[in-house]
Amino acid sequence: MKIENFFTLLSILSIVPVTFAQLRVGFYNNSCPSAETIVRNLVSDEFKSDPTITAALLRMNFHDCFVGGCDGSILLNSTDSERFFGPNLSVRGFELIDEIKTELEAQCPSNVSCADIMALATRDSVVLAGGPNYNITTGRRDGLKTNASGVFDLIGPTASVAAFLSFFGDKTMTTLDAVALLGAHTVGVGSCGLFRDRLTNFNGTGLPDPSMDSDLVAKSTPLTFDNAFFGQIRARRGVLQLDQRLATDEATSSVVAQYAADNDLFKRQFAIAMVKLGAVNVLTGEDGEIRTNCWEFNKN
Ligand code: HEM
Ligand SMILES: *[C@@H]1O[C@H](CO)[C@@H](O)[C@H](O)[C@H]1NC(C)=O
Ligand SMILES: *[C@@H]1O[C@H](CO)[C@@H](O)[C@H](O)[C@H]1NC(C)=O
Ligand SMILES: *[C@@H]1O[C@H](CO)[C@@H](O)[C@H](O)[C@H]1NC(C)=O
Ligand SMILES: *[C@@H]1O[C@H](CO)[C@@H](O)[C@H](O)[C@H]1NC(C)=O
Ligand SMILES: *[C@@H]1O[C@H](CO)[C@@H](O)[C@H](O)[C@H]1NC(C)=O
Ligand SMILES: *[C@@H]1O[C@H](CO)[C@@H](O)[C@H](O)[C@H]1NC(C)=O
Ligand SMILES: CC(=O)N[C@H]1CO[C@H](CO)[C@@H](O)[C@@H]1O
Repeated sequence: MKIENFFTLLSILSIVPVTFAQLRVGFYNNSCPSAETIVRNLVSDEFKSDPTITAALLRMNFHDCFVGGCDGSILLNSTDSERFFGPNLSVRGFELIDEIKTELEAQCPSNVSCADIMALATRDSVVLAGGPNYNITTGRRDGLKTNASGVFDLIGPTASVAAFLSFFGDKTMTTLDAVALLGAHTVGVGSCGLFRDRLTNFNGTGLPDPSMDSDLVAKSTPLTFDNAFFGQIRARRGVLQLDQRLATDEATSSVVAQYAADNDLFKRQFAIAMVKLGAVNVLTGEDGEIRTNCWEFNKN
């Protein structure tokens, strides 16, 4: 291309309205410079009294992003909200998001989205639990709808590995990403009632699931974010059937082995996957809104 043509092209591009506003690291550098610090401090205070907040925020983030997109819709508390439907039992942490929002509204009103608060708070809680630090992009806008029926599209804990990889693949996740994300179960699921049938009445047999280690008892939820999950599933101590299958399915077993052997590798890939998770179907630019309260749409 001739240099003149190149500049003509540039000037045409610059007058075309920007319809592809993107997430960026440090979106609030100018509009709310203290935003990330405020989030980090409040998450840190919460973590001191309740270290299970890491598990809560990770799960909340996943459910928000995989139902419609990372638009903060799971935070809405109208009776038709995603929050009250489907596999929602342990989605929690709403009070912390509301508390952070209140502080941010006092400092920089109407500038920091609830969807970004969720992404930042999750990252900070992962760091506090010993997980990877990562620069999470911001600039998400809050959604103008909530779709309760979308919740039922989430695949369940008895899904096959193939269904799991396909479901995550639809959201741009590679096998490396998808398996790393399930590593989040290292800080969760241990206290859940959903696997009780695997212990006592697997598949209606009245017996435990034969693929489960017989010494496994419901333990308290681990609080450290590391690759322990992968060692657990390799030792047949997976709580959810899907988790357990990752260790043996030929599509995932070698990745599981690598993560089990290398905590740093797992943490690096988890960080990459969390940035991808946080970008699923986001609203940016002029789309959506910046909510004043995370639990309700703005009243106009
Ligand atoms: C399709 C894939 C997934 C399935 C089937 C699944 C399933 C489940 C189930 C059944 C529970 C227990 C819920 C309860 O205690 O009531 C759970 C908890 C949890 N999940 Fe997942 N999950 C999936 C993916 C993810 C992802 C991608 C993340 C995060 C990156 C995640 C993070 C968590 C966490 C942290 C908990 C514990 C929550 C708490 O203790 O409050 N899960 N998951
Ligand atoms: C915000 O500041 C950080 C740190 O200096 C920088 O890496 C990032 O690119 C900045 N982002 C924007 C959108 O200005
Ligand atoms: C939604 O949450 C807010 C803040 O906690 C609370 O004041 C309000 O009563 C809740 N609304 C509903 C319908 O539960
Ligand atoms: C979960 O959803 C059910 C309906 O499917 C609802 O009755 C229940 O209140 C919800 N639980 C939470 C914690 O939101
Ligand atoms: C985040 O970005 C900043 C500025 O670009 C950089 O100095 C820092 O090392 C990055 N942090 C991580 C954990 O990647
Ligand atoms: C809500 O979710 C269902 C199930 O995925 C989907 O068929 C429907 O198109 C969604 N509705 C809206 C308004 O996004
Ligand atoms: C569960 O039981 C059904 C019918 O008895 C059987 O066909 C199926 O293979 C069993 N599933 C597993 C995972 O064992
Ligand atoms: C500094 C900055 O960007 N402030 C913005 C905060 O939000 C209000 C309302 O949307 C804008 O008018 C300000 O420009």
